Amino acid sequence: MIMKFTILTLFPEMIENTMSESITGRAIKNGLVELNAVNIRDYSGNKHGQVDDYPYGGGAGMVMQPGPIYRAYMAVTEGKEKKPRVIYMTPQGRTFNQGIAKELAREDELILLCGHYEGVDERVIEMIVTDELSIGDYVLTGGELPAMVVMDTISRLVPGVLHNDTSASEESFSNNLLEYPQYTRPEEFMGKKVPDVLLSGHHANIEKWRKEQSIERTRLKRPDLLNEG
Ligand code: 4FD
Repeated sequence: MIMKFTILTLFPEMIENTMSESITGRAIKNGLVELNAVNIRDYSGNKHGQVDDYPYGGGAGMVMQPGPIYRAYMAVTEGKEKKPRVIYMTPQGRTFNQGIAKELAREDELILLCGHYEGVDERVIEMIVTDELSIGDYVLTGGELPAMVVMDTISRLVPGVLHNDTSASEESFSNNLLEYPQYTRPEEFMGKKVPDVLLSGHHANIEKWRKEQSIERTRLKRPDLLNEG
């Protein structure tokens, strides 16, 4: 099971440079995640590489033209029998969460469209976009950071990307509980001790303690999660 991400963007290097670090970078090297960052400007169709223009009706800023995005989309889907879902990153989208990530992780390819300037011409959105996602109620200069948030979240759900034995599906948000606190050496740090139970070697007690901590933390910090599906 591998996941292919195709990103339509004006800043492919921002995507490549960031995703090639850390765990996502290892997943790409190991062939578990495939990344194709496509520069929309390569499909401008004019010698100046222009991809944006003034908004009809007036107003501030520039709007990304439909042509370059449509041609980039046609190029990356050419000859494909099954057209992948196209996710447009926008503050107007459904708010992204772990449940949506799990659903999207079942696909074998996703196309992510990153807008810039004041947005994208509505017609090409109507023509190619299947899903609109937002990473939260704030506005960024571009869709690249949101697209990378979505890719990172989905990548770590691909089997083999995380090498730990407990599956990602058992952790925070999958069970609607926050993670229990973690400790490592030293046993005492500036007078603060690691909880005794974790040093006891009694695995049933450790499991019980961690579960209680998860529930109590969730009640204190994120009570909203306890009333969710
Ligand atoms: N909250 C998000 C997504 C994109 C973005 C953009 C229209 C602005 C925040 C289309 C307006 C794209 C988000 C780029 N800011 N900025 O997920």
